[in-house]
Amino acid sequence: MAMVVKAVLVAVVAVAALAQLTVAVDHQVGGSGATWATSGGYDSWSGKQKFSPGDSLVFSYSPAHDVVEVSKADYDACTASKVVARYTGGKTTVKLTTAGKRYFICSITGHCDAGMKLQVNVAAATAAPTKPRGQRSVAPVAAPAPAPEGSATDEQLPTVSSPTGTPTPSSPSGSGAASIGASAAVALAMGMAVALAI
Ligand SMILES: [Cu+2]
Repeated sequence: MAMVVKAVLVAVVAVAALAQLTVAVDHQVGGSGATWATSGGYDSWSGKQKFSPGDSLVFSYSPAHDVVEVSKADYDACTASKVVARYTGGKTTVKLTTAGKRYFICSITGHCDAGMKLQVNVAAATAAPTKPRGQRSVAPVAAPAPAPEGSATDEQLPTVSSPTGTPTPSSPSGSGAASIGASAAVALAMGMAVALAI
């Protein structure tokens, strides 16, 4: 009974550890409790974060500001000539769906220059290695070499036609079965010992 409980616990811990690897993270922009404001410092914050596809950016800000996703050129120049998306209202969540770099500024005049700019680098997921599609490697299938007729099977047959030899009471197959049974018992005993040790 206790062994069953332990086994269930081990399974639960293993599943939880696997789930931990793929959980999506909401990143409060600037850090926990921080706001999107002219105080700046967002790139030094984002440089220390690990962004993965599926994560989100959470902007908390005064409605006097906005959040504008822009190109790298606009980010560098603090302009919003090519707006990817514009968000207002004081609370914005932007999902980071794919790997790559994303750029955000506040489009209010002077705010980006004052430090309201953020770039994030979303790292590619490492869990699933990508396989090239449509490319199937054709491994040469080695045909089994034709055995010479009769030679192999004849050697495997026990020779019982020896006129001088006395037939032994224990057949080879009998001793083989006995040794398999012994090793199975050892394996079972070791398995039980491991289960009890957990
Ligand atoms: Cu602003």
